[in-house]
Amino acid sequence: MTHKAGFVNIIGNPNVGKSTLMNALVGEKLSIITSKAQTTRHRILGIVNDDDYQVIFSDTPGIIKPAYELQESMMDFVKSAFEDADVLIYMVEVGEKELKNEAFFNKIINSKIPVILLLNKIDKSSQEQVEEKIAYWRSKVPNSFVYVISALEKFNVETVFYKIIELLPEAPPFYPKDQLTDKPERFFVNETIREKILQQYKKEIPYSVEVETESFVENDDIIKIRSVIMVERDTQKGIIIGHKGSAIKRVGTDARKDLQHFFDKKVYLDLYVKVNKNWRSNDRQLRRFGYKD
Ligand code: GDP
Ligand code: K
Ligand code: MG
Repeated sequence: MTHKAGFVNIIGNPNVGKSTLMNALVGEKLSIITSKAQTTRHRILGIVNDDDYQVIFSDTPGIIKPAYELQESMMDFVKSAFEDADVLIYMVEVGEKELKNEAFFNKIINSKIPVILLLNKIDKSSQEQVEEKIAYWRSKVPNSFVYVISALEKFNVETVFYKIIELLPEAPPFYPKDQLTDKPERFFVNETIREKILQQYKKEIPYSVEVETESFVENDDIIKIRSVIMVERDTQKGIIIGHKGSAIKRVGTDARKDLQHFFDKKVYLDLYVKVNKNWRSNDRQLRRFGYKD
């Protein structure tokens, strides 16, 4: 029996549904999802294993024009997604109007690797709108396989999955067959907490936050976790904590629920807040948080 394996990289503008799709394909919530742009900061691998194939998906941050150093690192993750792909998934959504980054778009059109173009969020569009968009994207990216999907409702996701398998090259597995991702447990803790912060706080706050898990101790019946929420300024610290600690308490409660589900175990989560001045523009800090080599 032949074995197929390869890297399938998902790219596209912010908020089109890349992380939702990867989670649907992998069947686990590896990537956090919110309605805000720049929810995904890293490149995250999600691996699907079977006897005769291994698909290594990678979710990436949305394509943006970098305004500060953290965002530059985020775009390096997107660039690297072009380099090792065996199949490229370019995701757009029905309501999307213009191409925000011509350079990336030209790379897709001129790509030598197979491109699957996914038109997402058809659950909230009319038939006419969808048909018009299919025609538009077919002419814009003639070298691609076009599918309409709803990542949220998992419509057509399986069809796309089998197309991916068809396009994969013959190769032995790259990772052990029981591996689901390349990121350690602490990464998922940090991301889950960051998702709750993105959901709860307004404006600049979520973008100024980084989460670091200082301790992760797993026993037979419970996982004890201690994480620090890092902000850039004192005023932000107060906002994160909220009146009598009410805001941070809610973050903790919501994150703990998700983590218990993710690890399938009881979780004790201890959160605190620390000021780490201008970490987003500091090389050493960006390396420490895994945004740079
Ligand atoms: P990303 O920034 O490209 O990773 O997008 P996300 O996966 O974080 O999704 C952005 C927003 O779009 C979230 O609120 C999702 O729930 C929503 N979303 C994703 N896929 C769909 C879809 O198929 N239909 C609808 N209606 N919403 C979706
Ligand atoms: K998002
Ligand atoms: Mg995302």
